[in-house]
Amino acid sequence: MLTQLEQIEKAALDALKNVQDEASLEQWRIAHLGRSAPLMQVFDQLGKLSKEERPLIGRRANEVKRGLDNALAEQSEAMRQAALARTLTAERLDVTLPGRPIGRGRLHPSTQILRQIYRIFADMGFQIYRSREVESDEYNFEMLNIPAHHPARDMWDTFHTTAPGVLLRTHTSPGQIHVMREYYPQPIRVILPGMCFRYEQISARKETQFNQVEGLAVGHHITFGDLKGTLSDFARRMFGEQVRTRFRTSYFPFTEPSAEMDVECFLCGGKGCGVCSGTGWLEILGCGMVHPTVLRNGGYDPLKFSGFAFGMGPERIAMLRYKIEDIRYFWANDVRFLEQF
Ligand code: FA5
Repeated sequence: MLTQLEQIEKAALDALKNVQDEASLEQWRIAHLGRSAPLMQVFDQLGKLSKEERPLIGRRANEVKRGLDNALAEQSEAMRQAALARTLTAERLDVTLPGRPIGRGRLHPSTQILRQIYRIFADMGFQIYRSREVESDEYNFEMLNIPAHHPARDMWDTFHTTAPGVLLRTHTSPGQIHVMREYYPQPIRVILPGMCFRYEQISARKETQFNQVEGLAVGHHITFGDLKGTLSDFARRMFGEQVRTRFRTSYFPFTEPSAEMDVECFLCGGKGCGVCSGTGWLEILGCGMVHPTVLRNGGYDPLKFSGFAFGMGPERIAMLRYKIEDIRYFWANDVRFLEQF
């Protein structure tokens, strides 16, 4: 039986040399250490042996079992280490490699200009008031002294919705009425930024959607001088001390008198070029003294109150500041354009 044990041990250890993976190692365990393994049969027969033989064979059988258990544990650990080494070589991590750059977002040029405008007017004591983009015909036109069939409606090509009397605001001016009705009878000094929509022929200077910043000041002794002073100061803070501006008389149904403010053309420096249509000037805003009818619609008595209002285009201002020749770049989502700001 001792010889049999030697053979069992030798056969098991020889077989272990051919074991290459976890699955065959498990098969080996079942074959050589499992319930029906030859070694286990030796243990089963111990009871039948004589008193003299039993301790001798029993000790040897236990030695063989311990030896095989150890060989199994060693082989298992060796295979685990080999697998780890394989993974480390295959999935090598070079910690000295420079990292992949993370694309950083940046603010859209319109947002940047809007924030500058907010800062300038905040310094002058103006608050920001947000008004709705979907408006009623009443607020967008009627309350602003533009009744139905008034020829001035042609100045604003309008996107109408399927709901009667509901449209996308063509300018931020309807916000004037909302502010006045909310603030009456207090004096007002607000700016109203936001998106406007017009059904226009798109060109280098005209988009169907664009931002406007409306301004409104209402109080007891507000004059056209205050309007000119405020807007001239704005232009100096926005474009620099040297900037040249001019006011031209104009017409808006909701202001009287009305004007437009031009800034010297950034491209030709005032000589006249394609961008400024040869005039040397670029219009950036419309303005005027709030019409008595509009004051009354807002709840303010025009005999006791006066006010000025203006509406400017931040994209046009951004074009001047950054020398952008075409307004269509703003909403074309071309990152090559956007990355420059
Ligand atoms: C108005 O919209 C008036 N509501 C402005 C106003 C407010 C006048 C208060 C008096 C008192 P206008 O249509 O000119 O006016 O537009 C004002 C500014 O918005 C323009 O000077 C221009 O900078 C910008 N703007 C107008 N239309 C477009 C367009 N299609 N694309 C880009 N910017 C535009």
